[in-house]
Amino acid sequence: MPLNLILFGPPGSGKGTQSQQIIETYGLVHLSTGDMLRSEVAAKTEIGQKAKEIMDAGLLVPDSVVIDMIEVRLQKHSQANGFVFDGFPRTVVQAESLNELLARYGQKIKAVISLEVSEDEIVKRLLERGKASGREDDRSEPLIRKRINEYLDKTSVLKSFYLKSNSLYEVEGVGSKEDIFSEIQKTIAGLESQS
Ligand code: B4P
Repeated sequence: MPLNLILFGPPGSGKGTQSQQIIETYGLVHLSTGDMLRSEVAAKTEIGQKAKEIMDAGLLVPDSVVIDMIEVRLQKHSQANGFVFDGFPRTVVQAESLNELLARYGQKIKAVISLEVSEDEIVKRLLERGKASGREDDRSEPLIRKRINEYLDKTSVLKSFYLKSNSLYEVEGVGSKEDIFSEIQKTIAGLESQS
């Protein structure tokens, strides 16, 4: 069964950072809806033009947009060893759709790895990233706090969603990137020994 993982956590919790390590180590396909949306914005597509305004306001783009983007990639990589979903799902509708999409291929989510980081640490990290990245959404503290509120309002509920299927694993997200990755590796090793 493919190793399908969700990297879960608030903005700036290290999802993108840790995803990179995971895909390199385990040979998985990285699906980051944030990266996909930023590519659409850069290419000035119709989706990108609509998404830019929403992203710059610190809000979530409509479910249908991100679900369609994921569906296309799942089809394209149907033979993959597994996926790392990064920043997706962010709502219950997205989570239910992901289960349905994977079921079409006889697959499911193996684990949801939740990176635990405090709000103050997130704000510090994202303001730091904003200095170099040019990302509009990382430039102002009120905007970062708005993204955190979106997370608390619409995304954090997914923890109980995945607890119900016993697939949620919490990992301390503060510390060196290497130490955090090593905790994630232990979690994955535990999954492999179960199957
Ligand atoms: P994302 O691209 O997912 O943005 P993010 O949550 O801010 O990034 P990420 O969490 O990956 O950053 P990381 O922690 O790795 O989304 C951007 C926007 O797109 C959203 O606000 C929304 O509008 C839209 N969107 C995306 N997906 C969507 C969906 N499914 N539905 C609706 N809308 C969607 O990195 C943060 C910083 O911390 C980096 O600078 C990194 O170097 C640093 N860092 C990482 N680990 C660290 C550590 N251990 N110690 C210190 N610093 C660390």
